Amino acid sequence: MTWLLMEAESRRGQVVSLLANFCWVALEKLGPQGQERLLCTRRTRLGKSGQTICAGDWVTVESPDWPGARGVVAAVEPRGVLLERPPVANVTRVVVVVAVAEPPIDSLQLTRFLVTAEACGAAVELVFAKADLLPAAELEAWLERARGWGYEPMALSCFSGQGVAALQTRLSRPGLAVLCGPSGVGKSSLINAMVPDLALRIGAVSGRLQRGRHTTRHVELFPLADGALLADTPGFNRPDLPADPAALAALFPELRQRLQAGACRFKNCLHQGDPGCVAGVDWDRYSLYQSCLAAVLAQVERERERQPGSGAAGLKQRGHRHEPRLEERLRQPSRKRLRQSEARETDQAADALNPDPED
Ligand SMILES: Nc1nc2c(ncn2[C@@H]2O[C@H](COP(=O)(O)OP(=O)(O)OP(=O)(O)O)[C@@H](O)[C@H]2O)c(=O)[nH]1
Ligand SMILES: [Mg+2]
Ligand SMILES: [Zn+2]
Repeated sequence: MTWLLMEAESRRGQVVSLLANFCWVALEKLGPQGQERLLCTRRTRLGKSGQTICAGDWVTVESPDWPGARGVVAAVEPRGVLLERPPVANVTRVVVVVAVAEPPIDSLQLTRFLVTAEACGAAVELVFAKADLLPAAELEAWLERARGWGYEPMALSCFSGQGVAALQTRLSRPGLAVLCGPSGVGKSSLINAMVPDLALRIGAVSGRLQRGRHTTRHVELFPLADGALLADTPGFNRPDLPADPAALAALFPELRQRLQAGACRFKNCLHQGDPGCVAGVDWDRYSLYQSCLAAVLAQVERERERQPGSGAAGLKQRGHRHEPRLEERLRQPSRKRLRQSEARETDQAADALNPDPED
């Protein structure tokens, strides 16, 4: 009977922030005294089953202690889009924020943020913050550049107010928008500008490199409009890249577009400027793509070396480049093999070019 009563007391809610051993859950339906959120621990069996909890997760809260505003998370619902770093579940939009100055834009770092955002599968927005710190012409040049990458970037300033209302409108659509970017670019300031009641803590950038001070320490979700949530996140400097080199191209919208328009000569092309590669070299982020690809390939190599019995394949010299020996699946056919197969021009030759067993 007691058990039945307890069960009846379960409530659905969304995790709005995660502390060391607790999380705050915003309830879908208010508590008996109008409680909006409960501070929750999690059921031991959840931890034992390896089930993690992230900000943004929809959960079932049991055993509510209404006067104490406490509860226990008993179950986590299956997640929609998951942003891995920082971990946020059920993401609709990732808003990559960089400052045009203080700290200055680092285009490789910006690209890595965009790649991480694209990789999670949510819509991606790009914001150039602190617009007051750059002459209008230089600002416009950045916007134009980012349009070429396939984004609809926005410039804004919390100090002058430029662009803040426009971003607010763009983000006031149903779903969860997560602000990501390096420390000190003004993510929390932006949220304060859009939701003034919050008064989030902000921190000055410091030092010769104008680095942020990691003022925001954990992810937190805030309501922006009806059904629209906004997440503030701690800034960090080096977003991860995908593990699979072949997955990288699709995370550059401008390259994705080229690849949709026409296929490369090589089925498993990594788009490194070879003749016959439809991506070509005449695009703005070509060298940034190459830098990311080199980092992913180095990561693959490190992984291979770490695996016991991998027979240290080492780096392979190919033209002026070094590249690791890739899994068969990821290899481009050698030029010799390509010539041989072209001579034959048979279906068999095509198979030889694409050794992927799934073909
Ligand atoms: N000039 C200028 N400075 C700004 C603007 N917005 C924020 N700042 C300053 O930038 C610094 C960092 O702002 P925060 O909002 O703490 O940056 P953050 O991205 O949240 O940083 P983390 O929490 O460390 O990731 C503060 O000193 C702000 O006053 C702006 O529009 N223009
Ligand atoms: Mg912050
Ligand atoms: Zn290619």
